[in-house]
Amino acid sequence: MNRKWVGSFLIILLLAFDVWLFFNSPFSTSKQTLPAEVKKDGTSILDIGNQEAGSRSVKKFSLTAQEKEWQINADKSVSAWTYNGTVPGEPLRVTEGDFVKVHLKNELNVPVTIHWHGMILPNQMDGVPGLTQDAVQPGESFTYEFIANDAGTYWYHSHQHSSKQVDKGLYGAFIIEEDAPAYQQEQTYMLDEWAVNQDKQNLTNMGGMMMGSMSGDGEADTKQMYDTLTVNGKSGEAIEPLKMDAGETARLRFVNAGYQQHRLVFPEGSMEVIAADGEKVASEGSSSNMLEIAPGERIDVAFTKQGEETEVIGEDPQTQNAQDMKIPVVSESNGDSYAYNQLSVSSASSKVTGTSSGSEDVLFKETPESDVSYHMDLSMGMDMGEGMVFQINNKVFPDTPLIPVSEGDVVKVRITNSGRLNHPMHLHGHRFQVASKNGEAYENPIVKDLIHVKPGEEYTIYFKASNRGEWLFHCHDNNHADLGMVTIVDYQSVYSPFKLGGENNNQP
Ligand SMILES: [Cu+2]
Repeated sequence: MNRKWVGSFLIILLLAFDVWLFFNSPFSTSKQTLPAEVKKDGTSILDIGNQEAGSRSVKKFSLTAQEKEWQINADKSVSAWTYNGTVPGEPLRVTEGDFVKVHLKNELNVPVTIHWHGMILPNQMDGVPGLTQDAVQPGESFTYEFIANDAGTYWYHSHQHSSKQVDKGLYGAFIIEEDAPAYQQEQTYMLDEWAVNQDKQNLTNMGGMMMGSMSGDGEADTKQMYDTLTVNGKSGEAIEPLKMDAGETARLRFVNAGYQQHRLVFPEGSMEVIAADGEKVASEGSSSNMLEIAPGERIDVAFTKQGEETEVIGEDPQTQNAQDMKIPVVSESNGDSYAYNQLSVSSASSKVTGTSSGSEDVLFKETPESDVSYHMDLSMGMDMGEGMVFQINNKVFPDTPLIPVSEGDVVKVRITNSGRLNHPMHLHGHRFQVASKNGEAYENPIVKDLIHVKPGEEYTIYFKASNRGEWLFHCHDNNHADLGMVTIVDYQSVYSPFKLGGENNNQP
């Protein structure tokens, strides 16, 4: 056989495999029960941790989940699922210490919930269907109530069938302001990607899974499906310019609501990271000009406009569709003028990521003794019924081994990635301290709730089991979570009265 024949044969084999993958739906109803360990005696999570307003000031919001034709720019629109009719949903701003009440009304024809990403709150307010509540059915409502502790950048999103619902726009920013904000000006930017061209979606969905996992950059296997990048639901020329005077400094809060990592390039010397995942980082006067932000991650920067001319913060030009994601920075003194297509993103000289700077307040001054130690190995596998799956310790949720804890335990989790894709691992209801990477201890540890674990990497994290409940620990590439990469931090003294699947169709 000549080489051309071998090549054609391989391509046919690959396509056949993709077609097989495509028709073997990842959603299997045979596994919709929680592992036996969670169905134990003890206290129901509904009987612990309620918070009350007391003398706190109460901030009330109403969010309605509804379908909306969303205009991404002059040429592109999508049929989106929204909170209050916009993508992102209405930004919620409160002050540290406020008591927050959010009334969720569901006007979609599918069940939804709201998860308060990064918030330390009572378990029953965590918004995970089948674990902390029943999914909110079409036409029904649910009220979330909690204290807004710890100023910082958070976000909210549906946790029901998240791979689809967050993808369709059910997310928004949740900002807890300090009593006296340090910056006069601030902006929030939620980054996302969309499959606007549905034909392309269907075509590339089949090849994407294989191509993504074989391209070797660890990037999301579903990347090929998406053709449009957005900033606050808008793409390209439709992105709102940032107005600042020369020399002025603003706090910019970036939230990655999508499943791809983003690399934003800033003008040289203009940016310093000030917080990651809601935690202040120790000031280092960083001179990096590229910010790498993982799916689900939040990074806040102090950005100073260098001069009067229009500047740009934009996706690394090497990224596919980077031209969609440019934030013009204009000055009134310069007439606020710019031509979007001529905004040129500089090249990256050095990069800063969520784990680059140490936290101002650490959870543990020194590496603690652990009461519970768990090795979490992330891998990819094939399941004859489900196609490609994403595993924790070679198992797929809900068969993944749980992390059993008792209140007060110090929990150590060593995370390794033996697969070929990036996995941004997110823990609910707690913050953890990242103590070491690839066996080397951080001089200045960082406190986070999401750690981006790339192929071959190893991180050791510690957290204190100080918030009783049943808490998810999962990959925030929600497609991976959907295909199995989920486990539970399971407090032994409590149980969840809810069920996966069932009449409420709970799909965490
Ligand atoms: Cu993943």
